Amino acid sequence: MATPVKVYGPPLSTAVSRVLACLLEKDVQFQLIPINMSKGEHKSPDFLKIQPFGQVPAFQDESISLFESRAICRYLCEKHAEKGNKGLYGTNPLVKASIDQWLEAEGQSFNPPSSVLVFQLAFAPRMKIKQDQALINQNVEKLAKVLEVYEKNLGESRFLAGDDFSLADLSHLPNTHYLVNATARGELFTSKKNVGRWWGEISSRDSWKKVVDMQKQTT
Ligand SMILES: N[C@@H](CCC(=O)N[C@@H](CS)C(=O)NCC(=O)O)C(=O)O
Repeated sequence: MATPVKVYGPPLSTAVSRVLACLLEKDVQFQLIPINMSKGEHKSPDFLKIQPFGQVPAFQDESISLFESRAICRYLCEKHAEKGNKGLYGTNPLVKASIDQWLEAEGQSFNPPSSVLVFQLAFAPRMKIKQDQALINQNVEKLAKVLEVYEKNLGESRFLAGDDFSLADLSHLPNTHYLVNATARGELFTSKKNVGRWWGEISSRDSWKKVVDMQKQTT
C-alpha cells in the first residue's frame, strides 16, 4: 500500500484547504500534520526546510517536498491521473490549456482582491486586527470587475473550463467559501445568475463538504 502523502498546515488556511479538496477529489490518502501558526511554527527552522517562505501548506510525498498549493494540486493530478476524478485536470491538451488558463486567472486576477477581502473581512475581526476600509472598498471594486468576466463565461459553459468540474473551479473554493459564508459580501457572488449557480454547484461537491467539516473540527 502506498504511503500517505503529508500535508502540513491547518485546514482553515485557504491554501491548505485547496490541497485538501484536490486530495479528496483524487481519492489520494493523506496525513494532515497540524502546524500551529499562532505559535509561529510555520517560521521554525525545521518547517523552513520544506517551505522556505514560511507559509502553509508544505507537502511531502515520500522523498519529494513541494510548496505552493496550485503546484501541489497539479502534481497530484498528474501523478494520480487514473485515480478518483480522472478529468479533474483534463484529459487532452486543449482542455488542459483551458483549465490552466482559468487556474492562472484564479491566481493572478481572482486571488489578489479576494484574499485581501478574506483577510480583512473574515480573519481581521477574529484576530482583533483593525479593518482597513479603504483597502476593502478598493478590493470589492476589483473583485466585482473580475466577477463580471466570470459571469459572462459561466453563461456560456457550466464550469469555468467547460462542461466538467475541474481544478480551475476547485481552486476558487477556499476564498469564495469565506466570502460567501463568513462575510457580508456574499452577494458579490450570489446576486449574479451564472456565478451564483456555479458557486452553488461547486460548493456542494462531497470533497468540499468534507473540507468544510475538517475546518469546523478545528475551530
Ligand atoms: N501561494 C501560496 C500562498 C500560501 C499562503 O499565503 N499561506 C498563508 C495561509 S493561507 C500563510 O502561510 N500565511 C502566513 C504567512 O505568510 O506568514 C500557496 O498557494 O501555497
